[in-house]
This record gives sequence, C-alpha cells and structure tokens, in this order.
Amino acid sequence: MEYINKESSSLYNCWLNYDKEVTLSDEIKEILKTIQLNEEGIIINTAVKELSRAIKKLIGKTPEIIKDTMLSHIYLGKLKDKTIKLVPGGFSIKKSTLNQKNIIEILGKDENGILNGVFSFIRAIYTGSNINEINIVDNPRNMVRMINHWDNMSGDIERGYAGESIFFKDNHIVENKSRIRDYARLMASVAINGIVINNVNVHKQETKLITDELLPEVKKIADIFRAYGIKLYLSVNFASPMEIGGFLTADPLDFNVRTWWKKTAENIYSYIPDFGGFLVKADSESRPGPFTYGRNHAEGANMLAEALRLFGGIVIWRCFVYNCKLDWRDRSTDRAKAAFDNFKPLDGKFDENVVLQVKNGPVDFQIREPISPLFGALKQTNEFMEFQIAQEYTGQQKHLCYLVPMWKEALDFDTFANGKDSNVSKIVDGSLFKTKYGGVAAVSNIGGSECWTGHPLAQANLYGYGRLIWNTFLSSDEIAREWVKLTFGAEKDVEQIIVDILLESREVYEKYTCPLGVGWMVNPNHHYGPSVEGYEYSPWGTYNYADYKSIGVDRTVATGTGYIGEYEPTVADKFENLATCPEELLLFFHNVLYSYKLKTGKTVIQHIYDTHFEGVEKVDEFINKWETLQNKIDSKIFDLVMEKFQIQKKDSREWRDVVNTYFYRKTGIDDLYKRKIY
Ligand code: GCV
Repeated sequence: MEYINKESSSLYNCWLNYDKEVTLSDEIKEILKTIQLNEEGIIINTAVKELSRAIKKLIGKTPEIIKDTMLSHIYLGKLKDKTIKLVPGGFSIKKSTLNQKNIIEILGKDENGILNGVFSFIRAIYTGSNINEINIVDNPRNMVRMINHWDNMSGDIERGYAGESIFFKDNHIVENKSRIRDYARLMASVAINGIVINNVNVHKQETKLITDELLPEVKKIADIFRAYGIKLYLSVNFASPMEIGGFLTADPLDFNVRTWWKKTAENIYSYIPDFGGFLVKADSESRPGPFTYGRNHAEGANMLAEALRLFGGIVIWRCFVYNCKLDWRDRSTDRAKAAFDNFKPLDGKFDENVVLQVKNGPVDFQIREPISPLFGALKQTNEFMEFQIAQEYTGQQKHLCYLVPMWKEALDFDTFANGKDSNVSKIVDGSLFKTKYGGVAAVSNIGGSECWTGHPLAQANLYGYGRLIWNTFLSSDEIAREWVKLTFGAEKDVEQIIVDILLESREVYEKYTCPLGVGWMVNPNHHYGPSVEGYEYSPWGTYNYADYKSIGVDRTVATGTGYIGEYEPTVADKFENLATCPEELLLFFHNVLYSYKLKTGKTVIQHIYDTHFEGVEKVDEFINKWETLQNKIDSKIFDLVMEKFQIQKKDSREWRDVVNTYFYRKTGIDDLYKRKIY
C-alpha cells in the first residue's frame, strides 16, 4: 500500500477535506467553541471527535466539551421530543436559543443518528448552507446501507481498479489498520452501516476468516467499524463444513452440518457481538451450493439463517445465479431469465432473517440494462438491491462514468407490482410488501491508491452511492454538486464545470461503447476495451446476434426468449411492443434490421456510427473543459484526472473505430456523412 501523508493530501481526504475557506457569522463561530454532552457511548465519542476535528479547522481552536453550560454551544445527544419522528440512524439539527444564548442541537434517534447528524452538520457548513437558519429532520430511506468488497486475502481485488486491498495482504489481515479506520470514517460520513470485507468468491484462505485462526484479527476490524456505527459482515463459502470442518458433505439438511454452522456462528459472535451476518454466492460461476445435494436455494439459505438467528444476524443470499455454459444457438435460452427462474418459485420460502440480494439488471452491471424482473416478482421475501460502484464494465476507473443517474433510474423504476407507483425503491426499502429488512448493497470501488478510487472523479460514485441510498429523492445533480463543493470548494465556475462533466459522463461512455442497450461488447474476462463478439460464454457466436441484416437479442414473448414475460403485464406490454419499447433498451429486447428507423429519424446503423463519433468528440470536450480548471483546483487532482482523461481519449477512439468498422464490414452500409471508418 502507498505511504500517504494524510493531512496534506486532498486526494486522500476526499470529501472530508476541511482545508477550505468557509464564511461563518460571529454568532456561529461562538456556538462552535463549546460542545455540551451528557451521554457516553462508543459512537458518540466518535461523533464528538469528528465534530471537534472539523471545528478546529473552521475556527482554529478545538471546542471545549462540557456537561453543562450557560454559554452558546452545540448540544449533542439523543432526541427526547416525541413529536419529531426519527427512525434508527435518523437525526434532527436545529438552531435555537436557550437562556438567551444561541445553541445548535444535533439530536439522534440513537448513537448512529448522532454521528450521522454530526456529519450532516459538517456537510451543511462546507456546502455553504445557511447555518443561522439550520433546521433539519432527516431519516434514512433504507435501513441497511452496505458496501461489498470483492477483496481477496492475497491482497488482490476482484474487479478492483484502484490498487490493492486495504484489508488484506499476502494472505493475512493487514497489521497496520490506520487506513481501515480512515475508510470507516469516510463511509460513516455518508451513513454506510454495513461492510462485507471479503470477496463473494471465497477462496481457501478466506474460508478461514470464520475460524479461530483469523477471527482475532477480523475482530480488530469490527472494533474499528463499530466506533463508526458500521457492522462487519463476511462472505462465506457454502462448502465450509468440508473445507474447514472436516466433513464429507455440506448438505444443508444434514443435522451435523447444521450443528457445525450453529457452533461456527456462536464462535463468531463470541469475538464480534454485533456481527452483521453472511453474504453468500452459491451455485453460480462454479461456487459450491445446495444444488450439489439436490436442495434448493431456500434450503441452503435457511440453514445459515437458523445458525445466525439467535444472535440477530442475517443471511444475504445473492441471486446472481445462472448457468454460464448455456448454448446460445438455442434461442430460447437466455441468461437474463436465470435469476427469476431460480428464485421466483421460492418466494415466501425463505426464513425471516434471509435477504435476497439482486443485481440491478438481469445480466451483469452493463452500462444500460432494464431493471431485474425479480424486483416486483418477489412479494414475500426480503430483497436488497445490488449495485456496482466498481466500474467493471463502465471504464474501470480509467474512464469517467458518474453512475448515480443509472442507480436513480433503477430505484425510480415503476414495476407495477402492486399497481401504479410500485417503484423499486419502495420494494428495496421494504415498504411496498412490508418486508422486515430493506436495504441496498454495492460493490466497492476502493483500494490502496492515494485517492482510494484510482480516478479522483470516481470518488463521486462512492459518495453519491451513500447519499442516494440514504435519500433516494436527491437528484443526481444535487448529489454531484454537494460532492464537488465538499471536494473542491465553493467556487461557482469550478462547480459548474465539474458538475456538467459528471452529469454527461454516463451517456458519453454509452455513446462510444454499447448502443441501444445491447451490452457485452467488451473483451472477454477482463472486460476492458472493445470486442463486439467478446462475450466469454458464447463460443458459438455473438451474444448480440449481430449478422449482416439485423442486431439485438429478441427477448419478446411472441418470437423470442420470453424474458419480457417475467415483468408485470403493464411493463411487459411496453417492452414487448416496438413502438413503446424505450429506445435506449431497444437492442436488449428486440432484434431489428439495421435499417430500422428510430424516433430521431435515424436508422439503427446510422445511430451506431453517429453515437460513436459523438462520444469521442465529447471526451475531447471534457478535456477542454478540464483544462480551464488548471490553477483553480488542487494540482495533484488536476493532473491525475488529466492523466485519466488522456487514457479515455485514446481508448474511446479505439472503441469508436473497432465498433464502427465491425458494423460497416458486417453490413456494407455506408455512413451517411462518409466519415472515415477504419
Ligand atoms: C465476484 C461478474 C464478475 C465476477 C463477479 C461476479 C459476481 O461475473 O465478472 O468477477 O464475481 O460478477 O457478481 O459474483
């Protein structure tokens, strides 16, 4: 891991960079000098530390912490007023007067709420809110707000694009845990309250994380997290009873196997009393699972749930289950159908402390996918959304791709599962079907790089994820603006330029990569760079069925794989019908002639040519805009972003040329404008 001089590095401090000019009234400065505190607690102590740290930067002086005062002050504590409705993690912040002195009260529903309130207060100051009139009541939309790490104990990160793991190195847990503390702090500042530290693909070494050999070190990480209100979770290997328990079976209905899991859970809780639970990838991409024993996913998950129930833990069972050996020549097979086919029949069969975690799209984190039909189809099962902050298919943190608009689209989608206004966000927060657990998880994009995310602007995704899942009503623009102000300061033209670039970036990436929702035109395995026929599991021909006449996957009920039939009828009708199918997803759902006319009046082939040229031009525009920021922002951030933009410039041209050439040669259709296609 890199040595980092934390105090002086804006790259490292991210949005918690307090070295910025802020104008505060004398009244507020007076309030900031004193913190009144009458309660004790691990997280409250963190809240006080964090508030004091920010105040020291703001007024050049550490505040005095006292139990009772007649002076102006900030009051930190739990809310007692029953008229304000707070849920766990929620808080209120209000300026008022007491004994003719000005005070600001930061009140939490619980300790987490106090910490969330403190970070929100700091954010309000640094984003230029009027603190003289501060009056906030804020509750989280989702109770569980998680990050999933795909970190291996070797130190590598599966789909990691920002350096090595901050948790593991050379098959050990890192000794110096200061970076883990800084990470917990960053995550707590956007109200993340659960972190899975290891990869869902659990290898031999990580299987041992639940044993006495490694639990003492795991406990140390959990202790760090706890002080920031974060629970630690582990990914587990379904075959653990065999790998580390000495059994010849991992059959979930075997009494001895069940007992082994119970004892294992009990042992974990003896180290980590607030352990969150297990994340499981089973029977997918060669991971072990209940299928080996003729059991289904509910039987597998319920066995683990039984082991954790007594201690309040949950099992998060992933629905990313598909047969990667499907033969694409058989046009009724469709990977997109797999999660639904596996899990819909089991709705209602999972124990109360099992949550199914479903990727936002039915395939795999492409730049454009429809929502997974499991959102809406499962009506009696706890369900978490799974997003990917890591940019596996979206430029791998070399290309800029602000993902908040994509996540918002997914959460806002109306499934019609319970009539109109059955938005996905109501399903994952548990309110639509009154399920016990609601939440969102996302695959982390951080590693040991100085700026955590490799590309400094990819920090906006990490920040934005936390903010969006706390409050799904925030717009992508608001979130981007907050992040820019917190990271770069309050200069208006700087803010506007960076916000504009961020907001356009997803569509720009989409333009020079995969048109109209077709997806998967990346190089196999590592998933970077163009390869129109590159789908690794399709040795029999292209995933997108492009031939000389037509392109796209026919997923209609009438003539295709039938996938569309997995949605509620209102949604299915819209997708099935060419006239109403959203055009950005046209080729995900339909196979059409290259001469098919889009609403713009362009043919599909011309759309492909045009968007690929436009995408590249837009990257050049980004670079020109970024150049205007020289000497206006931190020079290290400026340089590093410019370095990444140069890569994006070069690689977007490769995308344009490979894709356009492929289709030109395949179809023989000229570009209307006779541009050079290589
Ligand atoms: C962790 C995709 C990725 C894999 C990942 C898998 C998953 O297939 O390419 O690296 O494995 O998704 O989500 O389990």
